[in-house]
Amino acid sequence: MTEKPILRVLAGNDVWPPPVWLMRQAGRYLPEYRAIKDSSGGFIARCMSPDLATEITLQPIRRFGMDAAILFSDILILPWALGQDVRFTDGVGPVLVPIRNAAALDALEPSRVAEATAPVLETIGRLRRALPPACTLIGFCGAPFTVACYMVEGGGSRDFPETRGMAYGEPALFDRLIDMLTRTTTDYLSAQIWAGAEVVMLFDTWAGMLSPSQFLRYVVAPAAAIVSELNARHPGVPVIGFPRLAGLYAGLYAERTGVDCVALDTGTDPARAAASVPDSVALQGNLDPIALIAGGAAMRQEISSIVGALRGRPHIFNLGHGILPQTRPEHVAELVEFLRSC
Ligand code: 1CP
Repeated sequence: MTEKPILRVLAGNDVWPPPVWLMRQAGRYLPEYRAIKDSSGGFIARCMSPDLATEITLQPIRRFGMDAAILFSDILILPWALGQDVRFTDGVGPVLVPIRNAAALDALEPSRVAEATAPVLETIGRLRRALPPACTLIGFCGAPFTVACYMVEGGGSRDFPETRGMAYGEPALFDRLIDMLTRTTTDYLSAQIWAGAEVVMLFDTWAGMLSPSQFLRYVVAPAAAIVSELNARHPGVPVIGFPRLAGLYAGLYAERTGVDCVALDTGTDPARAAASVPDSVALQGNLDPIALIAGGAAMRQEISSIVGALRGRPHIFNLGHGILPQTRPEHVAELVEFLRSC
């Protein structure tokens, strides 16, 4: 049996204390990331440089000894690789030339993805050689609905009216976009696994915005298709799903998609999720990123309550959403130390 704690949990074992990594553990809250960022061109250039992306991925592993490394990349690398114009501007976030009609959708080129993402696969291979033996390498993609949100809206938004308007008003067009993303996401995750990713994660950040019927159609069905095809191509490689803001549906999501682990967001009660998700499916999460900013007794209290609720189940400790840039690295060290002393 593997000695890697994260893989043991994902195989359905309960490991105590739970292994830990944090969403967005590489990034702006680390001075060593900011030092690279200021001298390395844009965000996409950093993602596409195997030297820089390898180094940035390793930074939190060196500093905190996390149980998993997550590839330094972004969910919007896929639209970029498909040929959509994607830019990252400091202080603004991602800006994309939006896809709002059939002509714009037809102009995307799934056949470009393999070549455009070759440097990412090179980074994955280097990481596998560089990581400590107990550390698991996680690859990832955005889930089709969340990626479609950015592609149609042209950037971040509070409630993505253009995207959700397209799903209601032009369902055939929106279905075509989701189907194309389902296929390209499957192939890109499969390539990440061939390159050395030991686990893959699907980030569906905006899953909780949909009506119940659209949740089944645009979140559950694409994830189920991706998981079943990955399981066929790569038996035994676990998939983590993160249907953010959809805690009510954790059990349904787990059962219908076939993921090996459901990542819980901050607002989901872990005990309730544990009651609705089959015992063989691991749970990941779900400390409030703001509690990590606060640190100290308040943070320790929250950690104790999460690990207490999930004790006896396969559990990977994590946040309920990504680390915020104002987080003090000392608080991350405190989190890891406290958890390992539990
Ligand atoms: O240079 C920079 O600091 C730019 C900030 C940044 C970083 C560090 C962006 C822009 N992306 C990333 C990395 C990233 N993004 C990772 C790598 C792992 C790590 O850093 O440890 C991962 C897994 C993501 C995933 C991601 N990107 C999601 C899904 C998870 C989530 O947080 O909800 C989403 C929605 C994005 C889009 C995105 N990329 C970047 C920003 C600022 C955003 C959010 C835009 C918005 O406001 O909607």
